[in-house]
Amino acid sequence: MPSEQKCVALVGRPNVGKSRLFNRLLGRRVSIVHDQPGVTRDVLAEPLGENVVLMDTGGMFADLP
Ligand SMILES: Nc1nc2c(ncn2[C@@H]2O[C@H](COP(=O)(O)OP(=O)(O)OP(=O)(O)O)[C@@H](O)[C@H]2O)c(=O)[nH]1
Ligand SMILES: [Mg+2]
Repeated sequence: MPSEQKCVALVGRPNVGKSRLFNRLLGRRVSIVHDQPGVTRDVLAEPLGENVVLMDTGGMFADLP
């Protein structure tokens, strides 16, 4: 990743709409959206424009019940 690029990661509690926002910002369906916590497991990284890499994550506390 070139040094001028920024990384923006979507982090938050499970099932709050991180993946939906990720897809919305990219303008295409990349990440799985589902009404169930813990669906996103691996970090997804996609370029957003020239200088930003957008990341979707499993969020915080994803391994808690
Ligand atoms: N009403 C409403 N529902 C939303 C919104 N964003 C997401 N949802 C719903 O919330 C649920 C979870 O959305 P995801 O995007 O999968 O949530 P997530 O935070 O990525 O979930 P994990 O990957 O499991 O942490 C889905 O059923 C979505 O349709 C929103 O802005 N409004
Ligand atoms: Mg998700």
